[in-house]
Amino acid sequence: MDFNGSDTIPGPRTEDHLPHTAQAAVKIVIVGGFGVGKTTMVGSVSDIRPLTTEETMTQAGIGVDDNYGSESKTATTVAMDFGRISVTDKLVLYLFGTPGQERFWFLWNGLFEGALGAVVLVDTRRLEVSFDVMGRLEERGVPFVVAVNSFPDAPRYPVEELRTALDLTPEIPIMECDVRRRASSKEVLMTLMRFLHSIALTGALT
Ligand SMILES: Nc1nc2c(ncn2[C@@H]2O[C@H](COP(=O)(O)OP(=O)(O)OP(=O)(O)O)[C@@H](O)[C@H]2O)c(=O)[nH]1
Ligand SMILES: [Mg+2]
Repeated sequence: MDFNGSDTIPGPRTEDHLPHTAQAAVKIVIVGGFGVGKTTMVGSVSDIRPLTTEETMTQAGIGVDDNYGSESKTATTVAMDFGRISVTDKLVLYLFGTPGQERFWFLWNGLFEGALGAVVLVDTRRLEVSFDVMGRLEERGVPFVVAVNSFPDAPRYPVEELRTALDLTPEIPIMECDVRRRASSKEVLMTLMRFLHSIALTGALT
């Protein structure tokens, strides 16, 4: 599959219309705990100006809102993020980012509806959140890949150690990424598409 585009998208995004060559559209969800970078990923990779539903975090949220490791964060997603990317001439992905704060997790079921696959974003400072997130995807039968968003002060582990820690089976792709970089976010999505393709082929053979 072929990518075009660069790491940054200068100026206004002009690709608001679907490419006339587009033949298939797939819904993908970007999921993970609070402040792990979901909104940042949808924003960095989207061809269109992303839709966000971020609200300012205020003093009123102290003791209610989680803020571990993201003390400088001032906004949080309260409903969803939405973006779109053409990964090939023919294939378009619709991206839905979930809210990370647990008090909004009830919205996830609706967002998972019709999703072909998911990206689980992980912060190594808070691995425990990932279990709940992956459990919910497993319950809904949504296949996923795991992308570790490498925050500078987060501990680094070899991928295979993380696989063990997260109790991931060997076929589930796991990779490091920097969600602020378009190319890195795109690579995560392409890994997910390759994984979904391999599942479809395996399913066809059994
Ligand atoms: N240093 C660094 N900062 C990052 C990285 N990814 C995201 N950030 C910053 O971390 C903060 C959290 O990012 P968001 O994209 O809002 O996280 P989120 O998962 O959407 O958060 P919620 O919607 O509140 O759950 C933002 O201020 C980002 O700029 C990264 O890879 N490195
Ligand atoms: Mg968000």
